[in-house]
Amino acid sequence: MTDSPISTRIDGDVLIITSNNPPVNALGAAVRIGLDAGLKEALDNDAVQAVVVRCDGRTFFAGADITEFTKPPVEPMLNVVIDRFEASPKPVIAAIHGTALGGGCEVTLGCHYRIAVPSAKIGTPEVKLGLLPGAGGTQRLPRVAGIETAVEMCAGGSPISASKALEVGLVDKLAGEDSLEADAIAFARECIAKGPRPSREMPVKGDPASIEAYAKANAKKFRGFEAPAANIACVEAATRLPFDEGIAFERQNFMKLMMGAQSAAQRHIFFAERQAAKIDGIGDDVNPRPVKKVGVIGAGTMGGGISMNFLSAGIPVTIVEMKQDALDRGTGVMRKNYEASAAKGRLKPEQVEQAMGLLTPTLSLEDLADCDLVIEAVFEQMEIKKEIFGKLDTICKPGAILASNTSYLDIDEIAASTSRPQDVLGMHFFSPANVMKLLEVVRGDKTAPDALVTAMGIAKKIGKVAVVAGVCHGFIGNRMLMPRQVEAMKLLMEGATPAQVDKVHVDFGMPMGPFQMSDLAGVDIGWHRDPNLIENVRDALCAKGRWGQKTGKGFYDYDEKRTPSPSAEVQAILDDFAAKSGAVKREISDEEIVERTLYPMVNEGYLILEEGKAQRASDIDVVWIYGYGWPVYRGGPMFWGDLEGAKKIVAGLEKHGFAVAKSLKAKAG
Ligand code: 3H9
Repeated sequence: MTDSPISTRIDGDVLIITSNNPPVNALGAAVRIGLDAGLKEALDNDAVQAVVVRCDGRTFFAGADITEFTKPPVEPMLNVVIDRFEASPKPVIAAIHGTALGGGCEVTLGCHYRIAVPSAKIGTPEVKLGLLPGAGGTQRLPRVAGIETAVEMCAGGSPISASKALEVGLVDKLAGEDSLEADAIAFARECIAKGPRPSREMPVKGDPASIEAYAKANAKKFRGFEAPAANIACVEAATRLPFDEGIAFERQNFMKLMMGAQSAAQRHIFFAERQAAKIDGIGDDVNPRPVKKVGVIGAGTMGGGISMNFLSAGIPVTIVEMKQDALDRGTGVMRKNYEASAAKGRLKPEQVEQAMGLLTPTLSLEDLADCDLVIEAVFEQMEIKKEIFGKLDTICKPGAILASNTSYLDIDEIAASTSRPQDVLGMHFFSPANVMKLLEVVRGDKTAPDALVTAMGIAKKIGKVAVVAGVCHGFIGNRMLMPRQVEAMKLLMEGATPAQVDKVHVDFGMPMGPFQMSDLAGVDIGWHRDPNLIENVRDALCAKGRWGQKTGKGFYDYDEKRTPSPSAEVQAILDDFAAKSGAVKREISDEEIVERTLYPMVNEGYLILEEGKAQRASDIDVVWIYGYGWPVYRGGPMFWGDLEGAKKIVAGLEKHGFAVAKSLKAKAG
C-alpha cells in the first residue's frame, strides 16, 4: 500500500492501522480503500488478536471528504467499511485525538471500543452542512451515548469534549495526552478478553421524551432549516425501529438532504468561508507582521466591542478616548459585557479579570506609539478621520498597521493623510463587534501585501471570518444594502406597509426585515438633526422623535418588551409623502417585494465583481451570511441568485426598470 494514506504495523498481537491524509484525514476513497485493506490484513493474520485505528497529523478523521459529495461514488462506501469493522471478530479500538467529526465519529462508533486523549473532541457536525450522519451515526449514537446526547450532537452539531464523551459512554478510557498510541495498544490487549462489542447490538439508552423536549426548546433556532428536523427524526427512529430499519430510514433521509438545495448552500458556505481567507495575487511567501499589541481609538460601542475581540484572544489593547467620562463609560460597558458572559457560564470569573487586565485606557494618542496595529473607531466623518491618521503618522512606530473601522468612507483618502499609505487599510467590524463574525478588510490602492496578510491573519486569530473588499462606498455589505433600502422605501410609497416588506424578508429567512433593521440600528443614523428640514420619510420620522427602538418608536411602535406594532402615525407620514410624490397606491405582492428588494442586491453583487471590489462571488455570500444574517441555507445572495437563475433575475429587474449589470445580463444569455 505504498501510495495509500493508510499504513499498518504489527505490535505483538495488535495490528495498528494508521491514516495519514492531511490536512484533516478526511475519509476520501483512498482512505476507505486502505482502511478496508487494513482490516482484511488483521483478519487474515492469525497472530493478530486486536486492531487499533488511529491517525497521524493534527486530527483523527474529521469526516467524509466533502469534496466527493458532488462526484460519482467510489467503493467501498463509508457505511460498508464501518459495518465491516463492526463485524470484525477481533476487537477494534479507535484511538482518538484532535476532532473525530461526522464520518470520523461514525468510524469510532463502528469500532468496538474508544480511547481518546483529554483534548480530543467528538462530534457530528453534518447538520451544519445541511446533512445528517449518514454512515450509521444516528442509529449507533443513541445506543452508545444515549438518546439525549445523540439528539443534541446530531441536531445541534456541536462537538463534545473527551471528558463528556467518557461520562456518557462514547469514550471508554482517556489516554495520556502524549501517549495515545501506546495507551491504545495496551487498552486493545485488555479488550482481547472482552471480545468485540458491536454498537448495533447495544440497546438504545435514555429517555425518548428528551427528543421532543429538545426539539421544542430549539424550535426558534432551527427556523427555516430542514436538516435539524431530519436529524431529530432519525434519532427518534432509533428508539423504536430495529437497527437495520433505522439505518434504512437514516439513508433515505440522508439522500434527501444531500440532493436538496439547503445542503448544497451550506456546503457552498463551508468552502466559501475557507476560500475567503485566500488573497488573490499574494503567495505564501508574504509573511505577516507581528501583532503583539493593539491600539483602539474610540471607546464607544464599536471601539469597545473591537477591543474585546483582542482582549479575549489574549492580545493587550490600549484604548484611547478624548474625555475621561467617555473612557470610563466605555471600559465600564466592556467589563459589564464580560461579566454578563461570566454570569451565563460562558467565561470563568478569572477570565474576565484576565481580559480586563490586558486593557490600558488612556486619554493620550501618544500612548499608541508601541502598538503594532491601531484601529480607529471614531465618528464617521472624513475630516476627523484624516486628522487622526495624520497624528498617528507622527506617533506610531514604523511598520505599525493603521486601520480604520469606517463603514463607508474612502480608505485611499484616509491613507493619503499619512506618509505611509502602504500601512493603511480598513478593518470594518460589524455591530456588536465582539459578537458578529464578519470582518471586511479593505485593501487600499497602496496597501502593502504584508499589511493585508497581517490583517487577515489577526482576524482569524480573534475568531472572525474575514473577507477582502476594495475601496468603494459601503464596501461589499453596506453597498448592497443601499439598493435594498431605497427600494423598500419606494415600496412604502406605492402601498406596501413596513410590516409587509419585513415579513417577506423574515419569511425568506433573514433575522429581520429592512425596517426592523432601521429601527434596531437607529433611524437617526446619518440624520442632519434639523427637525424643521423635512425632505423625506426618514426626516419626518426623526423630527417626531421616531429614532427607532431606542426611543420606543421608529417605523413601528414598541412596548416595554420591545414588541413592535404598526403605527398609525407612521402610516399618516407615509400617506402624506405618497400623496405629495403623486404615487398611486396599489396592492403590492410579496413576489414584487422579492424582485425589488432582493434582486437588486444580486445585481449590485455583480457590479461589485465587475469593478473588482470583491475577489469572488463566494466572498460576497460570506459577507451576507456572517454580517447580515442572510440565511445560510440559502447560501448567500450570489449563490441564491444562481439558484433563482440569472434569466429570472434579469427579467425581474428589467420589469421594474433597473439597470442590469453587464455580467449578470451575459450570464442570462
Ligand atoms: C460527513 O462526514 C458525512 C457522513 O456522516 C456520511 C457519509 C456517508 N472534507 O477548517 P480548516 C479542508 S460530512 C474535505 O481550515 P481547521 C478545508 O476545506 C463531514 N475537506 O482547518 C480546508 O481546505 P483548504 C462532517 C475538508 O484546523 C482544510 O481542510 N465533518 C474537510 O480550522 C483545513 O480545514 C465536518 O463537517 C472535509 N470533511 O479546522 C468537519 N474538512 O486548506 C468539517 C476540512 O484547501 N471540518 N477540509 O481551505 C471542520 O470542521 C474543520 O475543518 C476542522 C479543522 C475542525 C476539522
